[in-house]
Amino acid sequence: MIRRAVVTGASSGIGEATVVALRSAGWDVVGVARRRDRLEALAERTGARYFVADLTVQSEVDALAEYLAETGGVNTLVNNAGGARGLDSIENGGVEDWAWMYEVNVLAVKRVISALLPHLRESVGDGGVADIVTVSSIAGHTAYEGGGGYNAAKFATHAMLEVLRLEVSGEPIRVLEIAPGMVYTEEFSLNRFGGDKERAENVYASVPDPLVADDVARVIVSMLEQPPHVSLDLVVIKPVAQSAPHKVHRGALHVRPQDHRA
Ligand code: NJP
Repeated sequence: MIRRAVVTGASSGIGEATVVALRSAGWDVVGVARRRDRLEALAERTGARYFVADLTVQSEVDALAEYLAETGGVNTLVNNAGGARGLDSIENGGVEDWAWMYEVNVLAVKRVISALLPHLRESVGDGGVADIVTVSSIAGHTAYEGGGGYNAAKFATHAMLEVLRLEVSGEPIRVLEIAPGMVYTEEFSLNRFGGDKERAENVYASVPDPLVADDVARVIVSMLEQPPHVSLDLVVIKPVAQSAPHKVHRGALHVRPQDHRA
């Protein structure tokens, strides 16, 4: 059975780290994103292949599927491309930001799943499984003020995966979701706040050890490398300092004296 994964959003953050981790574990990997220069550098560094595509464009997703079929097939899809825009209230949030978040976190994931499922099925040998692992968010499970558009999109991602798992029931296909909390990546918050570096840095200010991309990547590899009959349907991964999207401890962690405990 082949061990070839396609990782979307491979040009930065969690996607890039996942390509590195999978390559280190001996997988063949195809990284996908829009920025060719970053994919090229990653390919050079890791020996991964890459494919440039905007996943919100159907013809580019179709071209990706064709490329994968022609170059050895694929048995693992890591849907990681996605992101947030804005932290505005529902009343004031921009509809364009909401539309972008729905496009990239929901419709692009649906497009890629539709295009690749036939190829994933083809790759399954006797006793094997094909995998679809999707990076959602704790924002897809818990609402928070200002999260409206991102919550709506990631809740939709989660709902889609729940439906998919029912629809492939009986097939050797695992539908896996990893829902991260705060991950200190280079671009996520910068994009969320329209390039405002100070606001982006404030998200992580004084948070003791926020997750980094490698933490999520390591867990993704572990989900994929479980024995074929084990399906880690939903893995939630947060820094210890984050109890919920909206409850983050800042400053050092310490054991609370008895008279200050809840
Ligand atoms: O994000 P970032 P992270 N077509 O911005 C690509 C979720 N998450 O690694 O196209 C194709 O570094 C873009 O590449 P490019 C989050 O929602 C994160 O932090 O070249 N690709 C880039 O490689 C997301 O689903 C946190 O610009 C497109 C990648 O997507 C995933 O984790 C917390 C594309 C985004 O990389 C990765 O996040 C959480 C398109 N149209 C969930 N549009 C967190 N970081 O705190 C974008 O709960 N990309």
